[in-house]
Amino acid sequence: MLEKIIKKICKQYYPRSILVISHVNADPDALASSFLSVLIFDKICNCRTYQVFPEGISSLSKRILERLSLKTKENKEDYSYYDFYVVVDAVNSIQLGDLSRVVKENFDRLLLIDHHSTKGDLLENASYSYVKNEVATTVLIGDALMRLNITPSRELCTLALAGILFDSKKFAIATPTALKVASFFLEKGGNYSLAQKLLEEKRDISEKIARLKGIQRAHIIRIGKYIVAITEVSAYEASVARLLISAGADIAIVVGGKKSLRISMRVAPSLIEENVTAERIMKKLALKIGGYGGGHAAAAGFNLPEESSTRLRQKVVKEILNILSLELFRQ
Ligand SMILES: [Mn+2]
Repeated sequence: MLEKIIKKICKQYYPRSILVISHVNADPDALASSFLSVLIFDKICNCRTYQVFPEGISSLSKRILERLSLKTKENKEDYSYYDFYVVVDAVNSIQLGDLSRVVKENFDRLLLIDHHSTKGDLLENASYSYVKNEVATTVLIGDALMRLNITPSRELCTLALAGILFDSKKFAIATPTALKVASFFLEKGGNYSLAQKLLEEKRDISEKIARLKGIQRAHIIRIGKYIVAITEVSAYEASVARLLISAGADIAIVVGGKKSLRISMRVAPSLIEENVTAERIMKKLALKIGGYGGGHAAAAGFNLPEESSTRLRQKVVKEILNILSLELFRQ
């Protein structure tokens, strides 16, 4: 159990300072996981726990923090001087942006907490890990919080609910533990309807333009009975991918990123039933090209830390189409 691991770490390392690291562009689940981790470690290890969000948090996460008047606990000193490190909601160091080097240098004092089924270098190397298939990382940490009898503030409870609702697609998927933990946050004063409202999509003008450009540039390819939509944008890849699925594509591939190449992939529910998953396709792509690929059945991503040139993008798209035709013709 996670709470036992945390107690063990406190005894073994006596950390005076801990750094909690999330994946880049932290979504509400990563955000809530980070806040709950700070609360737990501060209490159990009686130390100073700080947060870092590589490349900042997502625009949705920013809105949620502002609305709940919650402040991050950041300390911009050299990140390599902490006694212990905790990574939440990520499996691979590539997902940690600038913090990836620090984490790699400190595998011997690292706890990984994650709910993805994909394997990565963090799981292979971290001195401690707690990785379990769950709807959200917030559920794993919330469960530990519950067992440790720690009561979060009402605002933090609402943030945690938002984190769980976000990753579970508003409980489109659920587990007994997820429902138990959500009920704990409700009992402690979390505001469910506010959490729901915080997740409502309010798009700013740049996201609206990215979505429209994404449609405008989309190539529509038929592979057997399936419709694949492939497009390119420089930001909001995930939003564009969701849009293409809602517009009727069975598979949406959105290539983006500038300094590094990013791909967001979505698969329609009917395909998941046929065992075509976004996770497997992104993983296969990473095996071919390098970089990191992984995620979930319906939504997955790919990341390659290389300047995103036209040639590279063409190469990657070609490779995805190869993988897709093999996958789809198996059906
Ligand atoms: Mn998550």
